[in-house]
Amino acid sequence: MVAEEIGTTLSQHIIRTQDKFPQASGRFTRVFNELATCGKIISSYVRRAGIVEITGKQGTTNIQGEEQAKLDVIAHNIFMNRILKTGLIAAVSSEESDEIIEAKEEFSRNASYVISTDPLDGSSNIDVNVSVGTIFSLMKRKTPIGERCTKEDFLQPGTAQVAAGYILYGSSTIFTYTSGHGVYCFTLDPTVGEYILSHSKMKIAEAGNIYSVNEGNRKYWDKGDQQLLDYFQGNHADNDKPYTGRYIGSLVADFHRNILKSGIYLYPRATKNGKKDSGKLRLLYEASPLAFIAEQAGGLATDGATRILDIVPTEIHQRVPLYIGSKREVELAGKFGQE
Ligand code: AHM
Ligand code: MG
Repeated sequence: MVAEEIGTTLSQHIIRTQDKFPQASGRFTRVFNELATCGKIISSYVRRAGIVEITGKQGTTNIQGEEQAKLDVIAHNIFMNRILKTGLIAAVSSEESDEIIEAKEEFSRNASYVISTDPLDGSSNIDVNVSVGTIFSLMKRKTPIGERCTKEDFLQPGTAQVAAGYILYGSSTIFTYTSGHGVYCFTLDPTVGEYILSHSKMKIAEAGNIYSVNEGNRKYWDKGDQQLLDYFQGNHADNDKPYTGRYIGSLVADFHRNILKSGIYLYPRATKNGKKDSGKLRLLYEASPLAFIAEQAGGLATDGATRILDIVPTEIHQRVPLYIGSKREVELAGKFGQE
């Protein structure tokens, strides 16, 4: 980071770079401020998990007979309450809702964008004090402004994203985003309540030595994925030792680590009871936004054969196999996949 960037806040950064957001001249500042605030509120819940009752299953009641809300539901509600009132976002598609959720008429008159989000990814990790994250993806709507939004507004390939990002609730809370002009990461300084620029123009190394995957699923994978794992665990001409295995089981946390330390995260498709699935992760609000960030950081993301950003979705909750991270390892996964 150059000296003049030190101490830059997220809001300052957005204001300074807003002319780079296509066709939105200034209005993104409001959306990003709301996203940032959502992150602060969710972060405050996460930090108090165990004290406040957010770790139970939704539908269960506490000792006073009050219904407990799981944090992913709380995060979803926080997101909806803030984002749908910005006047710029016409509708949101969330992992926590089967259908898209539209802004009220008073907030959608001039709303030309939609957001797909996983408000709290990896939420099962909350119960055991492990990092979780929020993921978001911003696109221009396809239907005319003023009309009702439809699924079609969301069913656009990742290349149509205007901005994407994640908030990671880890040892610190960080906000990482791209608007197609590099990747910027801000760390929430709790003493001042602001996100401060901590990584400018993030880059992932072209080749890495970390693989990140749930190896317990190995027996369900295609042969190529099994061979890829064998490769990672064998010796290599370039460093004469196996790759390092690291799996948090929280996509945002695994992805963030791999950007900083390089390597690949993969969630292959599986065959169970003779039926091949399409992987676990969702295209619109997990794979696609992180693929946008990975590519902006110099990395790559595919479903094993096709670039994630080129996939045209057919369903808002569509799943895809995901291979994401350093170019060399993601390309390698593609080669093994063809065998
Ligand atoms: P979720 O959206 O239900 O939280 O599932 C997504 C999470 C990812 O964060 C993580 O990488 C993956 O599921 C872990 O899955 P598994 O437990 O099968 O390894
Ligand atoms: Mg998720």
